[in-house]
Amino acid sequence: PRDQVSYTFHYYLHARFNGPLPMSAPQPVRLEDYRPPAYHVEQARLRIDLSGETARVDARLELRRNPAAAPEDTALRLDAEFLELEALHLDGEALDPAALRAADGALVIPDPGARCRVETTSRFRPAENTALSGLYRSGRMYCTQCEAEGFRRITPYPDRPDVLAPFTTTLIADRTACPVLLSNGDCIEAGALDEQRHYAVWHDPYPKPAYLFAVVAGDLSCQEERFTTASGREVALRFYTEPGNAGRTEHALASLKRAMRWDEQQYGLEYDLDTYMVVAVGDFNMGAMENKGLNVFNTQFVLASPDTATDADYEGVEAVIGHEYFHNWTGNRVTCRDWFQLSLKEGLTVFREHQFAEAMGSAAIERIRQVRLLRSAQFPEDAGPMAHPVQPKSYVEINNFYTATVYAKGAEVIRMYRTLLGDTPFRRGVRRYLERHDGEAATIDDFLACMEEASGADLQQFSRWYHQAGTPQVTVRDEYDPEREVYTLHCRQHTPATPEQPRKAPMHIPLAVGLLGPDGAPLPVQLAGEPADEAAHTRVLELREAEERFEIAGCPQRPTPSLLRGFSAPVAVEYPYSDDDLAFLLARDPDPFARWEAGQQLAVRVLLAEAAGEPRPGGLERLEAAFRGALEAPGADPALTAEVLTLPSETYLAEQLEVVDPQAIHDARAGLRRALGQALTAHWQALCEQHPGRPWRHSAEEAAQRRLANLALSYLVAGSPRHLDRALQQLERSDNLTDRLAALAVLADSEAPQAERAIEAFHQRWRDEPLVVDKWFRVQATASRPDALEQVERLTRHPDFTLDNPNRARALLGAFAQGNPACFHSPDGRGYRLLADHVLALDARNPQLAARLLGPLSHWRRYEPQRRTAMREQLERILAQPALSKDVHEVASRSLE
Ligand code: 0A1
Ligand code: ZN
Repeated sequence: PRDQVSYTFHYYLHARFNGPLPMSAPQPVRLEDYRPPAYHVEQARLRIDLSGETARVDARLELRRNPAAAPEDTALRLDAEFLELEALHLDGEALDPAALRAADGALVIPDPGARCRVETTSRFRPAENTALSGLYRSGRMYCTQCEAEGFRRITPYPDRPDVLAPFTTTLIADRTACPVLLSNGDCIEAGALDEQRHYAVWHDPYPKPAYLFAVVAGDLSCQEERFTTASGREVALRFYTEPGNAGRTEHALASLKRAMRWDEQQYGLEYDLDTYMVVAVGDFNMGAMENKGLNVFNTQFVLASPDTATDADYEGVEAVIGHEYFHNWTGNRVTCRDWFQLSLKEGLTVFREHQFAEAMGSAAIERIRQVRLLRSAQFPEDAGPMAHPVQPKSYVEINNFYTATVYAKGAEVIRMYRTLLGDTPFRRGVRRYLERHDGEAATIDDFLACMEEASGADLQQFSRWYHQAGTPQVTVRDEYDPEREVYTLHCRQHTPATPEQPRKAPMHIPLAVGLLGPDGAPLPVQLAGEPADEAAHTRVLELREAEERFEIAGCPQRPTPSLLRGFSAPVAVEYPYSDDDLAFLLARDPDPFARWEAGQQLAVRVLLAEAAGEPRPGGLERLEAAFRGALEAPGADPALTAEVLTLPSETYLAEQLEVVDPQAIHDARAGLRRALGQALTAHWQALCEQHPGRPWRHSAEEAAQRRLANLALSYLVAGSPRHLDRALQQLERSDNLTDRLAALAVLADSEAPQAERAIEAFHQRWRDEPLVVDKWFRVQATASRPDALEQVERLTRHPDFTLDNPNRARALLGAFAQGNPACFHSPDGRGYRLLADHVLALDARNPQLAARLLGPLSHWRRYEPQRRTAMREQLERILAQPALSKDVHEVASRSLE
């Protein structure tokens, strides 16, 4: 531990830890205003003392002027928020911090010279940090979350991702309360300070931006394993949890090893430190965080046991473990120049995560799930008031831009590079990018340049994917010339207007196309004028113009087109398929994604017609026949069958309409489920009876069986409540949470007294398992019963409900607002008021979470007049509150613009 600095000055930046800064209207940050930092940090030394109620941080920064900075930029800016600053020294001389304070709380030292040393001492109270940004308490441990701008709540610092420094951190805490002290890199020294306190010194040799900094302190159990990298380096993998969760990290550890191996094999990337640590925390705003060498995970994405995690959770753990690990290269070794480049790391890392999931399980199933998510979360965002490009041009609060667009659409953009350039040039481009920019903060343009160099392609038009918001609509028409045996596809593309972008230029769209002959045989797709040996069964057409046509030669008969195979671009395609065409594609298309898609489209038609009050003649019969076909198909993959038999979500259906009546959509979907439940009773029963064949085990095959059996159970009960007993039995007898929760969900839909008793008993049984209690809330929040809104109102008063835990708040309020459209959109506006009340209550404590929960209200313009007005009123009510956070203010005001 280092020398103490003298406390000459007492200076309070802000009295309160959380909540809004005392500022005028929040100013947007703009990409065009980017300027290189005036100073680089050559060394950052921190001493963090957590032994009292008040944390004390002494920082010593060695700084050097940035030769690339503009000559007039001579001021050193140290961001600071909610810190009580006790002392500030420049090259050993005390300065008056009050005189150097900018309006936003930062310290600005006008011209500290070419090289300087800045020392600060600051204090704050972790237990009062309910925003969960910076250093906070979760349960009995301390942890940090610094992305995007949380580090400034720990110590004054140039808190921007293009300032990279090696960190040396001394952590001090009570020996009994916090026997484990962790930070980034390697522990180089540790010991006792006195009777009560001990310390540990950590050094991270890799220069990193402050957002990747982390410390953790607490009484934690550790599970350790070893991994040998391809080049023979030994890495210790250490997973830390609070003692009650020890023994639940096995699956995560195994997933991590798979991810490490996969990244070596796929991209030639190895881990680069001697230890890789993961800490599970119960209070976390997001899924997990890729801090260098010390990931911090929401317990939801790291703990897994058969009693506390479903099959979907096991998959979620593997995906998020992979995601954070892959960040070690795409995000940490090469980071982002500024937050407008967020998708540089997130889009690329989500794509790598997707590739990993495709390699570990079934690629087709994984792809279907990715697309479901994109359509239910990103497409609506792209069509609403918060629509923004993958590379936004301005933001008020960066935390509001960790969005489905930056993450999921960003990942689709990366996938399109691969589709257009080919796998080998694509990987070469990624390697080139990582080699060229290793240890640097890069931009999306840097990445694109590497892709161009590695492939020789011109990607100028392609770069519009980063700059234009909105989901492109591709309209396809065809014609067939029997004489020339030429089949022609006419493609038109149009990207709708989005906020601040009324007009769009044509995009470069890879459209993967296949053709089926009348007998279902796949036909080679040979473009007219090209040699026959270039023909393939799936061909990527490159759309570049607003309108263009593609002639396909050698078609002896009119084929049926299979469009957007594998979802080759994040677009919506329209083609005038007949219902027969869709049924044919569902049965015969060799591309599993396209088969699933055909089934979904068929269901969408039937459901939308029903919701509009104009049922499609013969629609139900056709869907029933299609489902029967899927259920009876010999040798079918049960996982794909389950996907095919899952009806499109109410959210996705709403997306297809200009004006939405959520109740009508819900009734149509519930009615169809009932009808299919009855029409195919024998099939559903047979599936239920085969299940469970054997004791629970985590495997993709068995998870698919469970999924199918549980889908069958839900159809059976939808068909007739007399099957409820089956659900009750399953709830009592099953040996795993997947089956129990599926039964519970079926019961939660019912108003029968025995169902309600079962729900209560479930709570009694699992009340001490927070992640299971979250699911208990979620199941009731999304229940398909007319009084679900009253249930949710009641549950907000349940002793286990709290706004202080983000998982719990999301489980009840997030799930309700996003996953129960019929009840959330109760025409009297009570659902909206319930949400708005809680958003306001939460805003003072955790603005990030409050802004996220507010999201569903932003789509008010899409709804029929009564609901539209009621939604707008709540947004206006929120906006009228004094002292709103930037986070909530930005979402509410943009929604109303
Ligand atoms: N970078 C993390 C996500 C993350 C972002 C912000 C956070 O706090 C505001 C926390 C985590 C990831 O992509 O996993
Ligand atoms: Zn990420």
